Amino acid sequence: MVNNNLYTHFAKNFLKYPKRDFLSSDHGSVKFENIHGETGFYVAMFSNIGISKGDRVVVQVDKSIEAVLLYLACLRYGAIYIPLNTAYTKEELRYFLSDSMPELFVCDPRNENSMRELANELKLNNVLSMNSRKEGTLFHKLSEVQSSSFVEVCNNDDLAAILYTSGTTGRSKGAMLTHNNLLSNALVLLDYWAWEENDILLHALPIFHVHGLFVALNCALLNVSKVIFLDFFDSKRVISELPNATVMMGVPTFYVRLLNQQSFNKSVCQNMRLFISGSAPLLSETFNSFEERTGMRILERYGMSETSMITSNPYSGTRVAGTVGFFLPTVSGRIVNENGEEAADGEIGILEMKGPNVFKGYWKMPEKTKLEFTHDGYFITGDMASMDCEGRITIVGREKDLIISGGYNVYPKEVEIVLDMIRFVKESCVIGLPHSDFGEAVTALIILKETTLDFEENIKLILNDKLAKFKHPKKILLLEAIPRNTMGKVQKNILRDQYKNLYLE
Ligand code: MLC
Ligand code: AMP
Repeated sequence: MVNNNLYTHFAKNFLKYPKRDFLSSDHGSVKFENIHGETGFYVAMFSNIGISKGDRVVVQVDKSIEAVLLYLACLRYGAIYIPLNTAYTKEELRYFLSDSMPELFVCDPRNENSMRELANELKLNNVLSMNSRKEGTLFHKLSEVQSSSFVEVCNNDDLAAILYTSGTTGRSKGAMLTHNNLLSNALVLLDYWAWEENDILLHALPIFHVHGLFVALNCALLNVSKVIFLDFFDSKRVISELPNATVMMGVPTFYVRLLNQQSFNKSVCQNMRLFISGSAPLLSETFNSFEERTGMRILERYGMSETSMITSNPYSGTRVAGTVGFFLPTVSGRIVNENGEEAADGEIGILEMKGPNVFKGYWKMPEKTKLEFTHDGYFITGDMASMDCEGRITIVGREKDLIISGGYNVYPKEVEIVLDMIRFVKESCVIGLPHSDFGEAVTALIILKETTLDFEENIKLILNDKLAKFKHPKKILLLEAIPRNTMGKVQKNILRDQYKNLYLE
């Protein structure tokens, strides 16, 4: 029987370069030849604590080699991996945990006590912290078992992961991704970006989103590439590692920050073959300054949690600033105009697509899933785009009310719901405004019920408990009235225009 477990596709290549480091970080390294043995401990531990195929494993931990081994072990065991942003608060965790009801929750030692409290409340069976070897920690559990050689047999359709992504209603949805969704996308990217035998990936992204986890690590695993695995993005550190790497992936903020460093120049990039950008629009200005400084053109691609990568600029052909390139060879896509017809060249519409990379649906939300697909099976991305006569795509905006700040998505509705619950806030409106570092900055405009001293500090304190830091407004402005159209809908475009220079002056 053919095993379509994504892990088997990775593992069949491990012994091509057994002595090669897979991950090399400041805290240690793991070689390709050791991945199977190392993940075998996690697999044995899963079996020991009673996890079954299809059970969820929620993970909210700092970036580490062990976190990647945990991801690989989940694939191998047929458990569904659910990574969560480390910035999420206990309130946010409550929703993710109660929605997914994991059989195992791996948490950060820094907030172990409050996470255990939460897990008890929700009656979760297993909570382990990523800590030393003391009892109740993941490493302690691993020390109690022998490495197992078990690999679960999976169909293409079996779930590998769930990625939570927020929505316009403010409620997060879990995008269910199958083994084949992830494999098909990584395979096409290997080819499209012409991965080479000796490529070395410089990895400074977080590993709880599609970009750092699936695009970066799945490609490196399939290609048996070494990964220089940095804890987080720090421009000086990245510059010092660039001479040792050939490929880097980042959100636009990475490239803006690199360009702010004088030491970032052509000579540090001399071994680099490819810089890739995605998750948010890369400004033409950044693309051009980068080319001027390094002689290299950043390759911009476009994707989503629900689909992994959808389009990419070409590796060998022309990479055009401000565009996201062509539909990947495995993707069939179209731009649909207001009348529901395929848009003419250059006409703006909503981007819809089909392909083996399209997710299986939202976890426990069949009705919501149906709404996101057309009657002929295309996934409606909610991104507004145009396509030229050659098939080159430009993302021009979003139909969905979404802010992308430093590559993280923030749905205004989620922030507005929290603001509107504050005793002294009458009404709020949250918009994204241009920001030179984060691309867009979350900004709140509020009307107070009554004059309130220190309203800003008070709001910040309340938000600390409720929302991850990256969702907090960078500025809170007071308004007398919120502009609305005759239907009563808030005219956010008027506010975006009025305050467009708030962070730029
Ligand atoms: C951190 N902060 C942010 C932020 N990141 N605020 C807004 N937007 C962000 N993205 C907060 C911090 O909590 C801190 O708050 C303050 O801003 C300053 O922090 P910093 O030190 O400047 O930020 P830093 O830690 O350097 O992080 C910035 C960053 C990081 C850009 C390096 O956000 C990052 O790694 N982003 C990558 C996101 C990503 O991987 N996206 C992929 C999604 S997948 P305070 O108040 O404490 O000072 C996807 C699909 C696809 O979208 O196509 O790829
Ligand atoms: P997420 O829901 O976190 O997966 O974010 C996906 C969204 O990020 C997409 O729907 C787009 O709006 C946006 N996005 C990703 N890549 C790009 C890009 N290169 N240019 C513009 N927007 C992008």
